[in-house]
Amino acid sequence: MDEAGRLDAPLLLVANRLPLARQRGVWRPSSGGLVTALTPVVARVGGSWVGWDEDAQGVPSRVEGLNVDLHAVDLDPALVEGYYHGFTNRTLWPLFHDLVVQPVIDRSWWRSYETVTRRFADKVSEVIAASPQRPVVWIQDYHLLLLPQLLRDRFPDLRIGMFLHTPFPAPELFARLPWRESLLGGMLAADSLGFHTTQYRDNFLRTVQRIIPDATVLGDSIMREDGRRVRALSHPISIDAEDFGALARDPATDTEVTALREQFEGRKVLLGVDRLDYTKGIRHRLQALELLLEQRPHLRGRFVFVQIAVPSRDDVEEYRRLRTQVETEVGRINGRFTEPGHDVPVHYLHRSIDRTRLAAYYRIADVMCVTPLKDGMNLVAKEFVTVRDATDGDGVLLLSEFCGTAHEFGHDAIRCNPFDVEGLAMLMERALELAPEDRRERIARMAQVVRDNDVFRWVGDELAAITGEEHPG
Ligand code: GDG
Repeated sequence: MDEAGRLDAPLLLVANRLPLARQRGVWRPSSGGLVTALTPVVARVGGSWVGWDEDAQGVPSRVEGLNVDLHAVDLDPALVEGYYHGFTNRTLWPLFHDLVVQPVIDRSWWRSYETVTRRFADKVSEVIAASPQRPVVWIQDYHLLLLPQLLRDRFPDLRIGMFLHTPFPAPELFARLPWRESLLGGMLAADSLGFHTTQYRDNFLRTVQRIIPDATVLGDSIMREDGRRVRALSHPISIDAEDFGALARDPATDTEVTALREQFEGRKVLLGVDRLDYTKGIRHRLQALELLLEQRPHLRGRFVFVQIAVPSRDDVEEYRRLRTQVETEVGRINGRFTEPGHDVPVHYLHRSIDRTRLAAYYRIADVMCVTPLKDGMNLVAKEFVTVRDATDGDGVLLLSEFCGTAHEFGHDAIRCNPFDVEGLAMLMERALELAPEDRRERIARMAQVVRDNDVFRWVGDELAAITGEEHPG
């Protein structure tokens, strides 16, 4: 890499999905945590992106708003069933999130996962073969844990990095996977492995020590029998803070803010923004809210709770069940606490909204509720403090201690244990009552953390680690 952080080789990103969605026949960049983080990166660095798409044949090689060459991996539905709906979403995802639901172990899913990894390896090999210069390969997430090994076998000198967007669990949880050696062996073929926090990184190192006897762990390095050294590093992911600040101040956002303020006039707003996923703690949050309304009658009609629940993985049984449970709870709360002629206490939006409206919601929220049961990082929390710091400097962040962001924000957020529903209700009340001066100081400090550690720092650290050029400290 040169001083401006430019790579000396093209970047080849590999992720489960291409960052695309087709709306009314038009291809557009999609949303979600991984895409939010990587879009500004590819805007600056460029390169290629290999990923699966349902409509692989129809994917164009470029899409407006995305500065990468797109290469689609084609998978037939039976493979997607085992690999995606099965192994990644029902085995690895719940296991990596500390068994918030029970993982399912199914050997046929594992075989699909292996097959799909080979398909990815074939597509990556094709792109490498067609590239005039050997690229740096950067693999994203738990869908592709076996990929570094397959690529290493084919290209011994390839520079390979991997970043895990989820937590990495404790060794005794990881050990429940019958394929634990293969998965770790797959990862250890990379040159560098990135995690959101030192805690996940340490879980990984302890797991390696326990499960791979021939690996020697020395500090943050793993020495392999063949003499290779693999780095395991903590690189907290982040957002493009400048861009979010600009979005927050945009006149289009002002217009949306005015409309929302009118809608909720005279009431405080508590806000939740999450993919509809059982890791996000939406049910516990609703239960806490119900308790608050029950135990504090004087608060009824004084606040509204808005939950934006972005549809997610609705081909998976646990997600369909969650949706029914959440919608039942919303119905029950509104049925219990709505006064005739008055607005409901819970506004529930089961859809994705555009970025301008999202920023407007962040701006009108008195309390942003980010209360996952477990979450690798959580970018919503970072976006909220950034948007508020760029505008009125006000607002309160209620933040679960079980997400990566809590490691960075410390006690400037109101920290909560979302499993403790009664405690959560008490903290919601406390958040609503926090003094204005205190609120402002906390927002300013958290926004400073995000500015100092934005997504460009994350990508710079990751790429420097892959190319072996990171700076000490
Ligand atoms: C995974 C990990 C980790 C949400 N609703 C809308 C919308 N969003 C955007 C948010 C944010 C992103 O989606 C969600 O990111 P999170 O980090 O909160 O969560 P995951 O999707 O679970 O992401 C997570 C992340 O990967 C990155 O490594 O932090 O722990 O689980 O950017 O703004 N965007 C739009 N409309 C919506 O309705 N446009």
